[in-house]
Order: sequence, then structure tokens, then C-alpha cells
Amino acid sequence: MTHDIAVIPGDGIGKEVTPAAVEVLEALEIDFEFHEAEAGDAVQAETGEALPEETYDLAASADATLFGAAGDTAADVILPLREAVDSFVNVRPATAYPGVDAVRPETDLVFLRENTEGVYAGHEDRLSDDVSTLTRVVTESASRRLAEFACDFVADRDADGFTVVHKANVMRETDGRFRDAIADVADEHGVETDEVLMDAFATRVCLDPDQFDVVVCPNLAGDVLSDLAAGLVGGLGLLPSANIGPERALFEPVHGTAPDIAGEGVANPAATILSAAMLVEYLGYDEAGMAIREAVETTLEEGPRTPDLGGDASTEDVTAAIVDRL
Ligand code: GGG
Repeated sequence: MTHDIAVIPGDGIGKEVTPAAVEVLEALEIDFEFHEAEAGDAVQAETGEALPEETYDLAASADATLFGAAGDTAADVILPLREAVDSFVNVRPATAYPGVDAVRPETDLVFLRENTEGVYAGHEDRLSDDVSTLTRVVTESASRRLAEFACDFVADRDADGFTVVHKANVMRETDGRFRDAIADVADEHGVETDEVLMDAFATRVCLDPDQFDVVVCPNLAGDVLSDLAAGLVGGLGLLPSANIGPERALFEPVHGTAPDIAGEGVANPAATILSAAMLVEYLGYDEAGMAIREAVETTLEEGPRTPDLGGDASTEDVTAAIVDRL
């Protein structure tokens, strides 16, 4: 069976780490057909469109998509691409690896980030020279759909339950609805939950990440808190993600374009290669996914390592080491 994979490197280091992940996928004994397409700042400068229609259509029809990074055009690229695969949840594991200098080496968390609404839904207006507004949308249906996924996810992970992060003491209507809908679904499934206010979560996860396992968050909170967790495990170069929809999915590193190092060939490819591991697992190849993870873990532990992890290796050196260890 051939799997059609859309490959959208985007901008900045996306153009370096995405080919690295494709190289790893090509080393597997799985029949992939890769279809590359453009999106982002560079194509917008050339054509006036950050997300050409053919790129959107490709993501909406491929079996899975591998995406790199978006810069200034993130809102015009990432959000429609997530919509193209009808993704309602962004799965973001934050794991500390042996050999990597982590602030909290005991960290092993997974964020399940609501992926369709909240303040990310883009309902912004400029009312006057002085006033801009944003309408925040939270629906019962999206919150319940996320909760159904979370219940299945904790069963697959053999986790005790999950933590709901919110700010319902202030955003009583929107986060209150989010919290209550999720608690209701968890109850129906007999899944245990606890709840933590998102500001308190930020402190508690820094002091003792071990108290959390699966964390369910509204959209923006999931974006911010997973980057915070990246700081606990050794940096953004280590966090993969999967945007899951009912029929297709899009995989991307959590990091952005990293303009400070783009073009130097030293970006850490681990986050994108780990995203590729999630992609093959999504397609049903658990052993291949595990093989990629083990090759990445051994490389993080034994080297070579890119400069963000204290090494001096290039993206290509690290990718070659991972492919060798597969
Ligand atoms: N690889 C994903 C990427 O480009 N991240 C940068 C970014 O702006 N992310 C926002 C988000 O994930 O919603």
C-alpha cells in the first residue's frame, strides 16, 4: 500500500529539518509517495499568497502531512493547514531524554491542545485608532470532541486520567464551558480528571512536572504551556506534534522558523524526526515509529548533537547518525 504524504517545509529552519525527516522516512521499509508543496513568507513574497490553493488541497487529500515551520505568515499557514485536515486536537509530548541537559529531567508530559477555537479562531477587529477586539469562541461540541479523544488517549497510554487546565475563575463562561463539558465526558467514560488553573499550572509544572501526565488545554494555553515545557526538557528542538483529524493528520515540530540560525545548517532535526515517528505510528506502523524514537534517543544520548544541545554537529550529521541507527 502506498501512502501519499504532503511535505510542506514552510520557512526558515523548516526548510532544513523537514528534508531531514523525509530522509528518515525514506530509510524505512514503507511505501511512501512524497508530494512537496510551498507555504509561508517566501511564497507570499513571490505570489502574494502564503498558502497557495494547491498546497491546501494537497494537505486536505494526502494520507498525512509533514509540515516544517511558519514565520510571520503563521496565521495564514498553520491555521488553514490544521483546518485542511479537520484537526480538532494537537498532541504535543514533552519528554526529557537521557543525555540532554534538562532543567527537569523527570518531565514526561503530553499536552492535548484544543485545535479549532478559543482566541486562535481569528475573530479580531480594529474598531478605532484606539481599540482592537477579539471574540473568543468556545463550543460544547469542540470541548466534548477533545474530551472524547482525551479519554481514548489515556486508555491507550495506560494513564490514570488527565488534568484539565483552564482559567474558569476569570473566564467563567468560555473556560467554564470548556471545563464543564470535558468533566462531563470524562464522567461518562469513568475517566478520572483533576483541574488546575493555567497560571498555577505554569508554576507547578516548573517545580514538579512529575505530578502531571496528560494535560488537556484550550488552544492558546496549549501553545504557550507546551513551549514552557520545552524549556524544562532542553529546548524547542525536542518537541514534536501531531494535529489529528477524523480522517487525516498533520505532523510538525512545535518550534517555529528560528530566523537566528536559519540557513546555517545547524538546526536540531529531532523535533521533526520525532513528528515523523508520530506520522508512521498514525499510519499504523508502530514498530517503525518505535525504531525512529530509539534511533533519536540514542543519538541524543551518544551524539552527535546540534549546538542547541551543546554540540557542534550539523543538521545533516545528526540526521545521518539517526538514519544509521535505524
Ligand atoms: N512548526 C510549527 C510552527 O511553525 N510553529 C510556530 C508557531 O507560530 N506556532 C503557533 C502554533 O503552533 O499554533
